[in-house]
Amino acid sequence: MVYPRTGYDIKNVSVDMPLASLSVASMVSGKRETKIIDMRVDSEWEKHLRQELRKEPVAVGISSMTGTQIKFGLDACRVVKNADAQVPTVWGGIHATLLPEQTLQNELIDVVAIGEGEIIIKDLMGALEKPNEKRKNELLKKTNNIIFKQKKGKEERQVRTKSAGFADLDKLPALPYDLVDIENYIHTKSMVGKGTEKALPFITSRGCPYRCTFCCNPRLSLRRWRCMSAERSYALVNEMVEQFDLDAVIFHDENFFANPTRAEKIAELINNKFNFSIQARMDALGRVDLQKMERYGLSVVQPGIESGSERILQLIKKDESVSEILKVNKKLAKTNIVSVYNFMMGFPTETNHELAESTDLALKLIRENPNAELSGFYVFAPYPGTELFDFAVANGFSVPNTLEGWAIYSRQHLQTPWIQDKLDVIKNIMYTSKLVDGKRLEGMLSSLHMPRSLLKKFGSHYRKRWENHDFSNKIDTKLMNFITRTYFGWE
Ligand code: B12
Ligand code: SF4
Repeated sequence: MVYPRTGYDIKNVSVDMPLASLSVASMVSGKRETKIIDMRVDSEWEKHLRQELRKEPVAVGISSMTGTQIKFGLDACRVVKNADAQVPTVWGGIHATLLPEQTLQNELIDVVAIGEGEIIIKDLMGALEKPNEKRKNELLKKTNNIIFKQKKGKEERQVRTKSAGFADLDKLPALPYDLVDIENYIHTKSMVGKGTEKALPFITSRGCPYRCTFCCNPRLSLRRWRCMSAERSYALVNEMVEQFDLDAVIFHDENFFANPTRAEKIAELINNKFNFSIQARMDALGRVDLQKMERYGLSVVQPGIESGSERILQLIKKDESVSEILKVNKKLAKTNIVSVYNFMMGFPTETNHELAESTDLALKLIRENPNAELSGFYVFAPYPGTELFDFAVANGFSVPNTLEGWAIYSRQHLQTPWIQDKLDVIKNIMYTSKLVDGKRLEGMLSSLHMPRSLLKKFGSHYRKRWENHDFSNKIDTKLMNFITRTYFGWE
């Protein structure tokens, strides 16, 4: 399994355990020799991949999120095919799942796995290891949820197999942590633990019942939310905490509170043995007993606010209102739970006035909750498989028609046609949103020994500008633009 770089790979900040590779590998490790190469943490990944290829592996599996990760995934594929063209390359992950046919069109890719790898990996390996081409194809046709290339003479066609539902999370084995060097992924500044800490991520549920039009989850999960039982979730998390001597856990479930009773039960079992953070909707946080959750160890929540404009909230079908958001923020303010808010901007048809409604809401949230932070204002990018994607195409967005074409999506996608006339304002908000709360970058900048007082000064400076809706392209925007281009290659 190869986990490609993503283009935004900062240790202790964005480099998380490769849960995709570990989850897929969990089904075969111990039974087959399994190796995980994580390009983000292994500077000699190419050498190590070549070493593995000399052992004639059954296949090389590669994960993909839409965006820069595709470029690095293809780099790995090229190493495989140059070393031994006979070794099959299997692509999986969000992007491959959303656009399987187009992904398979790439000449470096032999098979695409659609959806969760755990349910097909054993059959897939069983098929790919057959030396006889005819038998291999017979078995591939019997493997659910894949699409593969079948060659007949000079002709080549794509064969798509039957769809099989979703994995039963309670039946999946524990992750084979021994396949990675865990030290590469332990976060020591994730602020979940509030102080000295060692944190790792965990996922107890998949899918989401909501319908946000910018998010690919409704398409991937068919709005079905599935989970491990509270007891099993706790048992596995606790095992991980004890094995690695952690004091905090970052739950990456997309909707931790989809079933509040189960979520509260997990918290109750944790019972403040370690701190934990979750991603949750504001409406869900409005329904739970936050004081109780705090006592059990909940220390950070990361809701997506997205916009301060009611019209935009309706356009993206967030199914939350500004007044509800403000009310829950006040409820959070009565606890010590840190709220890290995410905003989005640059939606098609969004006006400057609506953009200002978002920055105003962000300021109000910070003002009314001393524990509120801004994760940032991210620029909307039309992701395949989302409802807004079609809307974006109708509004002039041109769709990449090759796998490589999707690699241009970066973390700050500034190419959409409808933002071009307000690019300076968008860039200014994007960069200054990291500084406006005066504390968000504390962890990241502490290694640069930047004094806290300076960060606070930046905060009050930009808050004043935001209050006056002054997003003009000043020298600082240019400077930050230069820094992100130079260090991350972002355009
Ligand atoms: C953690 C996380 C991150 C982390 C880092 C990821 C890491 N591994 O270190 C960071 C912070 C860097 C990040 C960044 C971003 N992320 Co993110 N992230 C996640 C999150 C919360 C968890 C990812 C994860 O580990 N999932 C668990 C694994 C088990 O699931 P999985 O990856 O889908 O893998 C399964 C299958 O896909 C398949 N599979 C995967 N690989 C393979 C390989 C083979 C061979 C096979 C057979 C099967 C297979 O089997 C796996 C097991 O079932 C997900 C949401 C979620 N809960 O999944 C979003 C998510 C992946 N992120 C998303 C987005 C949009 C982003 C950003 C663009 C956000 C932004 N604007 O900044 C950036 C940039 C990403 C990029 N393209 O470069 C989207 C993906 C959209 C897309 N089309 O790719 C998701 C789905 C959230 C969402 N609902 O919108 N992210
Ligand atoms: S944005 Fe969050 S709440 Fe909305 S569909 Fe996606 S995962 Fe669910």
